[in-house]
Amino acid sequence: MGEYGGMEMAQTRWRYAVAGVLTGFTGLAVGTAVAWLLRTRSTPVVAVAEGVRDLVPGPLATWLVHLVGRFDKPLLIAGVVSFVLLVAMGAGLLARRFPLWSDVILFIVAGIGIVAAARAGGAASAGAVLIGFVAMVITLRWLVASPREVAAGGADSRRTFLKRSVLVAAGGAIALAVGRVAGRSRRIAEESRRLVRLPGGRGSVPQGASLGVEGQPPWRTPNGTFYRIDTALAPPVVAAGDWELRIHGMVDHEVSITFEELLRFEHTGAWVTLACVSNEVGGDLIGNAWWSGVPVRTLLERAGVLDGADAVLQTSVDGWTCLTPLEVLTDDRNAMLAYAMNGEPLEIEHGFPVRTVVPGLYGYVSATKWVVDLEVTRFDRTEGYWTSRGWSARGPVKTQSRIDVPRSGAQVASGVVPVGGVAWAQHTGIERVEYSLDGGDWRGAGLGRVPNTDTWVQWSGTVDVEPGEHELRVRATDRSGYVQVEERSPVDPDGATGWHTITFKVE
Ligand SMILES: Nc1nc2c(c(=O)[nH]1)N[C@H]1C(S)=C(S)[C@@H](COP(=O)(O)O)O[C@H]1N2
Ligand SMILES: [Mo]
Repeated sequence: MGEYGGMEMAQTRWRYAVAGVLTGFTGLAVGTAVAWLLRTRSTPVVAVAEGVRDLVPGPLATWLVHLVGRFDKPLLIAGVVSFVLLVAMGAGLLARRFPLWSDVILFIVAGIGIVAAARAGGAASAGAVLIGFVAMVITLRWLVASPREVAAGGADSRRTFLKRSVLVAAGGAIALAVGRVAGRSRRIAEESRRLVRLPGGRGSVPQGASLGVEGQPPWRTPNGTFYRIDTALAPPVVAAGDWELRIHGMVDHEVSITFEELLRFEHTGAWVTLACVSNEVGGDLIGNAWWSGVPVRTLLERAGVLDGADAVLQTSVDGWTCLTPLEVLTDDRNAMLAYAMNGEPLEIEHGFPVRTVVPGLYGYVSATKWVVDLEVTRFDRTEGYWTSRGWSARGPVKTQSRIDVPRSGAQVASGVVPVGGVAWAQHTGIERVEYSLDGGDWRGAGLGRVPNTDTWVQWSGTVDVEPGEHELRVRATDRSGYVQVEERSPVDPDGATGWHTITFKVE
């Protein structure tokens, strides 16, 4: 009996070790796959390898590099992988009697990875390691659940353990393969984006548009900080050479256009402020950029729109749709199929290679990213993605204004304090902006000069304040004569209303 028990012990200990190694493999595979998918600057293993390389003191590093020559990087990587697998094996063995300690060990390894990844690749890389860590904890728990059944006399535990091990190994391999393939198409699109040469320029910010109030966001929103809203988990990747737009439906004849052909059309460029219907009062789901592309009108003319049509169903390569009034796509406004934002090819997240931009409409009914299909149709025949989920069929932008300076909750010195922000009424135009301190009279703000009615307008003013808590509110009047109402309505179903109101403290 004693003899037999000893053998059984050795056998289960062996399983714990295997469970540990598989756990390490899962963590590495999941972390790497996520990093590839997110196209982070560095995978977790490479990040740690770079960290080690940078931490090794100078002479030793030189010696190391001499020793291993140009193989230092693969060797370092192999070292990091072996280290993780070994430590994970240790964690697996510990799990037999001290399961909590094995989690702690895994967490320490992950911690090293998170620090190195954050340093080498930023938050997304660190996030990839964190997901890898979660995968490790779950995997180890699941695998050791079966040898523990042995101790409890479970009959089929050996089979269970084997089955689970195979599943875990296969799962890790599949994660790696999927991450690799998805990551590669992403790299191809990135490469294609780098090679694209576009007409159109980057647009220069018009004189007087920027009031220069300290702390105010710039009039031109840089691409890197432009808000992003879409339903895509990972942004679709389309190389410029693979892009094709189909125009069909109620047209004289179907048209297909490649990216190269699109560039040969006469191009247009315009300042347009894009806003999301989900932007709360005072929110930041809004941005202003110089867009270049081809007027939608030009392309629709080529197809020949038939009588009776009143809408265009736009479809993205990922299946997202929106229904846009035909009128706004064919009147004299700058509705365009844009291929550049602030003079740069669209970023993949913002719709590379081509997206739609329509001044005056919220994004959910007009601004299709990765657009590949325009079907000329009628409002009484179909609806778009968000409209079928309860949002309004028409989505004209509501006149709004926002206080940016001072920030809500800020502390400022007493005396004359600058105030400022933005107001917008795309394709209608801002006529007047007024602000009121502590419920007092409305006072007219100074306005920035804008090139057209399609962009936001900066406003500024001053208030003279005594120590204590103060409240500031703002309202805009547009060129149709509409004055923003105080009544708050939610963003659902067609955009928020209400005056942006903030409080701030004076010392
Ligand atoms: N393909 C696709 N296009 C889309 C969306 C989407 O989910 N999928 N969201 C729309 C919404 S709701 C908005 S507000 C804008 C946002 O564009 P941005 O991410 O470039 O700022 O894109 C629009 N275009
Ligand atoms: Mo949106």
